[in-house]
Amino acid sequence: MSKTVITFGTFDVLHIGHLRILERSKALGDRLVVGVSSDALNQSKKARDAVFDQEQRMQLVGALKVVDDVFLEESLELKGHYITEHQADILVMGDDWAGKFDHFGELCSVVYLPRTPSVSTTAIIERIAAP
Ligand code: C2G
Repeated sequence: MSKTVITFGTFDVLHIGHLRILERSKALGDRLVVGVSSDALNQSKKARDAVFDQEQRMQLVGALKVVDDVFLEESLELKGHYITEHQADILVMGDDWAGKFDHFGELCSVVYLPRTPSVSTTAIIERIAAP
């Protein structure tokens, strides 16, 4: 019985922290589907616009060997719908979200994985921007 894992993110300026959580997510099942935040959703939840637009972010995530399918995440409130639509057995998120999605425990297993320390899109942008 194949097991589907689902996870969500902006995945802007794709970096090793993103890759590591996607690899660890895939290792929990047989199929990994990833909801990539739309530009509109990103604007509503983050202080700054994504550097790469939603099409590029979906293409970059979709090209990774461990990712079997990508879709656009239009709203944080639609997580239950996405979990059902993709028949996910496991929801994985970084532990910066710990506890926030426990209520989806009725639909699927919920797993929070440790974030990769000392790497973030914001830090990368600041490093590039610094003179
Ligand atoms: N992540 C990580 N280590 C880092 C940075 C990010 O493990 N150093 C993980 C986050 O915990 C998240 C995923 O990579 O699970 C994507 O991170 P972001 O692109 O920052 O996504 P986020 O803002 O958490 O949006 O529906 C939820 C949102 O779409 C998630």
